[in-house]
Amino acid sequence: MYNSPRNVQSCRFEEVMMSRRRTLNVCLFGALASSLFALPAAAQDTDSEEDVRPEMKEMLEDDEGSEARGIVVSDNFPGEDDEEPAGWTVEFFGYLRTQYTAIQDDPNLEEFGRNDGFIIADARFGFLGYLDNGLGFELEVDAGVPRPTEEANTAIGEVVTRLRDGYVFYQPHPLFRASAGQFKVPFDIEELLSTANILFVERSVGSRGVEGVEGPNREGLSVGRQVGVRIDSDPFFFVTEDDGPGVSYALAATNGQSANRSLNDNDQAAFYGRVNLHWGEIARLGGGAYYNDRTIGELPDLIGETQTGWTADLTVAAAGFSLLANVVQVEFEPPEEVGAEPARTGLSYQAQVAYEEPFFGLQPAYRFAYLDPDTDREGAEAGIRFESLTYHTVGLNYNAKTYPLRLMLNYTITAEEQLEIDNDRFDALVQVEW
Ligand SMILES: [Ca+2]
Ligand SMILES: [Ca+2]
Ligand SMILES: [Ca+2]
Repeated sequence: MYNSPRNVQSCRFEEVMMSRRRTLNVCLFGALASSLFALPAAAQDTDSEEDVRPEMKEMLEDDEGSEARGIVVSDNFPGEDDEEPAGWTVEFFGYLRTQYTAIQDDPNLEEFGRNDGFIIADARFGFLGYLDNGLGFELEVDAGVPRPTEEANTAIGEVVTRLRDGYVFYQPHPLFRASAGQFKVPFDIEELLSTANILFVERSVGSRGVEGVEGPNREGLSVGRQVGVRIDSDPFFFVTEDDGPGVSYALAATNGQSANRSLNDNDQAAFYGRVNLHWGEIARLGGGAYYNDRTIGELPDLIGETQTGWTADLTVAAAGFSLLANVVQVEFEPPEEVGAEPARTGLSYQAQVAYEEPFFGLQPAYRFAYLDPDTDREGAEAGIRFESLTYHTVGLNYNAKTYPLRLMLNYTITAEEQLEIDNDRFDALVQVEW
């Protein structure tokens, strides 16, 4: 599996608290290396080499073989006076993903597949900051977010900058981290994976749904970022420090609506929970559930809807092989007094497999993904709005061995239960991460 220092639910506490010095000097090596190699003039101007204290130089030399990326700015070395409180250690990280997408032109439906071309998929950068006492923050921004268009007959919107993660945390112990702000809610595994680490150009149809130019619009069943509070943990391993059986958990109470909204949609909080069973870094069996009383629409036509979801998943990564399988089910229930729209059950599942060969970093991959917006309505009764979709994606990735570079090629065959349309797609993507 493609390795990144910013993996989902990584041993961040360990990174932050237990191996502080290692993390720090590794990252400092990155910072020093980039200033020496990329900006030699600037490096000379700031005399950065001379500024490095002897103990730091030692550590830099120790860690030359490390895989760490990112740049760390640190004020964390104790001063001459040991009473002086330690300052912030701040990691700067991010990634840039540029995509090319071509979608088949359906001969009958002219609104789909006529926008083939280049997309700034993600222009992400962020900061992770922490103090010795467990207090920290994560701030992450994406400058490649399409703003939904308000014009009815065009799918082309402006690309804008939006906050992604923005939360304060306090982690006094590996088994307890409390966070407040905007974060990914602990629910489905595919959404919790960093975009820089997913095996395909786009997340699965069950997670992301179908967007405007790709086919009739469908909502996916994943839950993204929301604003609220969260308690979670690093994996706790029962036998050894980082191998064998382990467990981790996460609980959250949020506003229950998508990120970057100024207020709650109502007076109610939404509740999320997730538990993972781990086997070292090799396998993770997880499950989660949520409850959310939503209020949708605009005054005076507000509509209530109760959403109840559950998910289960398995991820395995060993000897170049990786596997991800998950299922998500969500009940959408209108209040009893509103009889217009019946309750429905949305279901999605998928299986992804990939193998990265050890010589060049080539990684063929395959994904089967299924989305049914309403499991109770089949065939003609489902209509176009609630028909099920089955997508097959084949991919070939190149994960460069010595650079944080990925190239990805995908072809997706799209099968619709009711309205068969020609909208198979080809995606190519280049990604750098730092
Ligand atoms: Ca096209
Ligand atoms: Ca709410
Ligand atoms: Ca199709």
